Amino acid sequence: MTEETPTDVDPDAVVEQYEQQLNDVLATVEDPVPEADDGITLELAGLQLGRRDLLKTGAAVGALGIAGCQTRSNAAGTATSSGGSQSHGADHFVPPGEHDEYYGFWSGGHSGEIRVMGIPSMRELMRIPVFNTEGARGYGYDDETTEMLDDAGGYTWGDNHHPALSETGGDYDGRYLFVNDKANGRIARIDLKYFETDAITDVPNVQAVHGFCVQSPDTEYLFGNGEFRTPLPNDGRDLNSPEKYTSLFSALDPESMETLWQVKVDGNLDIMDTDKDGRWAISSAYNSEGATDVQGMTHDDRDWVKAFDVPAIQEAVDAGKYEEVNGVPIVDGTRDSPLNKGDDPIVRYIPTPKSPHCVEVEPNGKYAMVAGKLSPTVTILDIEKLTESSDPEEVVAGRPKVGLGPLHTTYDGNGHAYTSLFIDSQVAKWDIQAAVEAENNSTDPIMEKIDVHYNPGHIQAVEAMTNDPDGEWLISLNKLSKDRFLPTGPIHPDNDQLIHIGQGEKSMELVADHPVYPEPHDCIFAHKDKLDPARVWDKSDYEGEKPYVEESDSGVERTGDRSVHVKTSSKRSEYGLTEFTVKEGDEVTLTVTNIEGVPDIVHGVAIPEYNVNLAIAPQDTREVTFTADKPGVYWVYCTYFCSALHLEMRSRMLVEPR
Ligand code: RUQ
Ligand code: CUA
Repeated sequence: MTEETPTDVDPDAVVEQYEQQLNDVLATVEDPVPEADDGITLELAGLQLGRRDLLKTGAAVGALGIAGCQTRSNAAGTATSSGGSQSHGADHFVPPGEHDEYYGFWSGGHSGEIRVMGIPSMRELMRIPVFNTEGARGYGYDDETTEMLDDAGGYTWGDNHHPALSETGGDYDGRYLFVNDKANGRIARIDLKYFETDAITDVPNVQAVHGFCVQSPDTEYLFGNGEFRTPLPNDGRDLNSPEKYTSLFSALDPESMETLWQVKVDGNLDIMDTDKDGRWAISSAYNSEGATDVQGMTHDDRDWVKAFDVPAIQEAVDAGKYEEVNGVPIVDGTRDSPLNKGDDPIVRYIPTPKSPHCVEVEPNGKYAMVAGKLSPTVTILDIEKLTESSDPEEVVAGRPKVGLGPLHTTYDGNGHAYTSLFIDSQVAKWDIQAAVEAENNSTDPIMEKIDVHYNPGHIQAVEAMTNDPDGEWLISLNKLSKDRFLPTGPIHPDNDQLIHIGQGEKSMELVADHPVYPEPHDCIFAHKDKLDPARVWDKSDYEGEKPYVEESDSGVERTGDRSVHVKTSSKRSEYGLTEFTVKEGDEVTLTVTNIEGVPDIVHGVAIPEYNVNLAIAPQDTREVTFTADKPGVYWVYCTYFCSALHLEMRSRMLVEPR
């Protein structure tokens, strides 16, 4: 073997050849449709990979998808309690190199992140840090994201529950994903061009923004529910007078992300949704008792669902009918408020059994479903009656008995509702029209139940929040996995289960178990055609905010007695500066641009012992500021495996003693 080893190979030429091949392949990555093999191959580790091998998508997926549906629809029976769902792994299998049909966005609970998954494969595609810091993406390490997190309160974690996609005309428009932070009362926006968090608002006057949604059909407002009742303002007054605590419904502007106004109400606020016409935001609630412990909070048989008349509230704000607390106009929406007297109260209080948890409006916008949680029923509210009638009792259109512990409801777009049953560990499918026509507490509208494992919270079907859901897939987000996976110590994963629902004409079928890291609450799915993420940064998007450092701009500029600005480009396999010198005690601002034009070549910047960690995607610039307080030599290295000479991609920071 040794005699065959070529001795006259120029390593630089080999590397150059590989990188040219890589460039050629990556340059065509944006084309989503496979073409006839175009002869471009990438030689690595002795393998010849054609472009087709790397980029299989399209027609083949469609054909397999249809075949999959046909085999899926053979489950027997339509109205049985099905404990024996079989797993058909192949049904949701997406072959290597092919794409999923849907993007799924999962909230990460108290991990503070969003997870992006492909549906139906359930493959994790990406994580988007939001309220957490994340080394792999340099989030919370560069100046920009650090400042954003600091300005939003400087908390180091968040508890994100309810992701929501921006809508235009009742459909996902692919611009933004929003999510709440229950822990620190914040709302964040993720730019879906770059899949990055671009704004976080710390909502004044509230603790625990729990219920959260965007306004349908056009996202003109974001709505967040303050779940915990507190004194207003919470500045040391009324400490032990719970009867004076209040909770607030907040409206934000999705563009400026400013808190526009708030409405104070009696009792807690929990989950909410809006109608499809831009008038009502409807919120579930518990603790109408105004208690501070669990016995007190669950004492009464009914709590008050609240329907907020958004245009009427906006009118009250415009007319100056508010008090201002911490810079936010607060409108009085309590039951005794003058604004709630007369025929057009700004908030309607609808008695509902018992500690109801969710509100989810069905795709036609006719009904809102309120799951009873401690009552085995779902209360159906007729939204049109809400508009016409000031008698809350008239608004209730039906109340099917779905099972124990109903929490959340989702839709297939064909007249069926699917409700998660936390206590029964089941999903109940029921017929909406039949439930409206049936007597209250009837089980007749229930078509079918399927066991899930175990204790589901949210469930979500694909495109379920649009006016025109797709059906096909439903995910049950189960809180407990118990014995379903290899044990991993005392903290178990949650279990997200994929259920095939077709168009609602067939039995539900459990297709896959999927362990998830703690602790998603909710998810939302958009068809892949509704998103158009950038493959590389468009530098005009940050022009004027931060520089674009060309190779020739690389250098060190002293900006003060104790401050320097270091600018460097980065590309395979070198930084624009192979070394730079600063003085002990200097405040160093390091600006790095990735000048690569091809997708998927990210460069990192790590400086040992200075907590510096940047991740810079092609055509992007990131900056970090730190104090060079320890004299010595510090290697600067690239953290992303970007080329054959990735390990050699280095610079040196020399910190001269003062
Ligand atoms: S919530 S299930 Cu925010 Cu219903 Cu968690
Ligand atoms: Cu650049 Cu590794």
